[in-house]
Amino acid sequence: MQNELTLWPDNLVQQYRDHGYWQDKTLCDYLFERAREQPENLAMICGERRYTYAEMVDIIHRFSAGFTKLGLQAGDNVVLQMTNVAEFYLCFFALVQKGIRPIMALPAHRYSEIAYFCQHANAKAYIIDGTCSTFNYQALAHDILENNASVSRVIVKGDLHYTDSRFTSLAECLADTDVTQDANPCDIAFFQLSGGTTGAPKLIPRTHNDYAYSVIGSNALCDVDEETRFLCVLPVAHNYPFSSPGALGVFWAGGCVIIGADTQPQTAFRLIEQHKANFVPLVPPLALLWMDFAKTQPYDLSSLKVIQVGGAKFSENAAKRLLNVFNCQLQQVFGMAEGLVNYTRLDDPIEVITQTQGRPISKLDQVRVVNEAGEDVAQGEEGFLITQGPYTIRGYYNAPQHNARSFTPEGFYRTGDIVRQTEQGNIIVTGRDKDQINRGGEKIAAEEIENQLLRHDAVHDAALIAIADDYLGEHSCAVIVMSSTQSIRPIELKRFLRQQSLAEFKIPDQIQFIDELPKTPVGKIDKKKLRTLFSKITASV
Ligand code: AMP
Ligand code: DBH
Repeated sequence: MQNELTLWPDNLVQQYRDHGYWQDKTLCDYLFERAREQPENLAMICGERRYTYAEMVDIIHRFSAGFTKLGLQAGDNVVLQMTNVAEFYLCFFALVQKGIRPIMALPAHRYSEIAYFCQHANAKAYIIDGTCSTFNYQALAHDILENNASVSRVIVKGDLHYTDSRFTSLAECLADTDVTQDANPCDIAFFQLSGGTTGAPKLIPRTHNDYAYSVIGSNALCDVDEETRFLCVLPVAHNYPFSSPGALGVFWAGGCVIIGADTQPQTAFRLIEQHKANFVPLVPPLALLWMDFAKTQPYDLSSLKVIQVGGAKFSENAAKRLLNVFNCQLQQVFGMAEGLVNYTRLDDPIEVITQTQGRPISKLDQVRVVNEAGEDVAQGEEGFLITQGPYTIRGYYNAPQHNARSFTPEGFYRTGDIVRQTEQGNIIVTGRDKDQINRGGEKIAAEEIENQLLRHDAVHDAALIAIADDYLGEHSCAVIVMSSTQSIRPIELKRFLRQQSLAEFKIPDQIQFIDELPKTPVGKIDKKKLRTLFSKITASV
């Protein structure tokens, strides 16, 4: 286990235990306890389907037995890729109960990302939604099985399209019940994914102890309780709607999770009215869309108490407008799948809520704002945010070289965010020092797309940059130096990228051509210059 999980130093572990933050319980324990206390309460609504806590836990135990029957066991890694359906949570807990570790793929991920997860984590199985009408995950799974030796099982929600004996329907996994847990609270419970700056997304190992604390801590400051009716329209597997406080927080507090199949305001507003949803996490572009639609829509949204906005910077103007449009509280959330999560508090003054991204969950979160030399800047000055704490990882999974860059020698995670801190300790995100595009909360590692572009014969050089965008906050622009022998049109390049089977949100929104990429004095591509150059062009079209 040593090389899998870089551990917290003993003195910090002691501190986290002494404060009662690490409770040595599994992620399942919190749910099972709730289910024993209030078995008949409604836990989940998914379309026409409703699950009480007792029903939910019963299915989890049966899936646990079924997965074991298929040969999966503690320590195995499994890619879990579901759309927004109840089965996502049911499979998650069933796997975790047996110490099998889900890798939380997003529905947008395609062959390129899924194959990487399988190889990097030696995944034994791949669980998918075979009923999705917008993408054929069974065909993707078939390709994965053909090309990835470690994967010997595909588990499908819905009817099987393949007669291949390695395909099993999830319904068949409803075996006899198994209530025993094979999970140790100090071990990796599952893997979150990072947007990253290089190559494919990095695997983030989250232990029961650290993750549970982030959820329990979030619940306390988000006022989550059994009255909470949480609408999840963001991808269910994403760290933010999963844990900040997310569906996990709601399940553990005995509330109800309403699963929204899409992000359209029409669909979401109908669900809010119908189920009296009172808590909803959003990313900035969705918040803008909902605000526009709210002016003319016919639904009763009076049940809403809290709208969270996070994943990317929410402007002060938009924050003020949101408070005018919706008669409820706004909570800004600045978090990362690697750990640290900041919230504005529900009773903060309005300026804090509209102008800052909040402060950490825990008093044991160490947040430092440092300069290039790693020294703390003066209070209120801008600098690089680095952090360590009771729920921030000490290293990515099996990535020693990457870890050497992403963590300081003392073990602080270099977030790559440029921030300043107010006197009260609230964080204001002012920029970014990582080669990433934050497309309305969806992160794109520039290098990954540049490498893909360079595979095309007509591309001599390529740089992916972020361009300011009124709606998304940022969109991506690929700046291309064409080869001297071959030319290509933007549409052909996009088609080429799509053929590489990448998640759609990674396909550049804009493609521009240039004779030569400008360089900084040390010879790196000068992306700042490119941004200035192409922002002007974008503004003038
Ligand atoms: P990841 O590491 O892929 O989970 O992405 C986390 C990153 O998203 C953070 O390091 C920030 O760059 C960005 N982020 C998340 N929430 C916010 C927010 N409220 N404001 C600005 N940036 C955010
Ligand atoms: O962007 C994120 O990754 C994020 C945002 C808000 C996150 O992981 C979180 C809260 O937990």
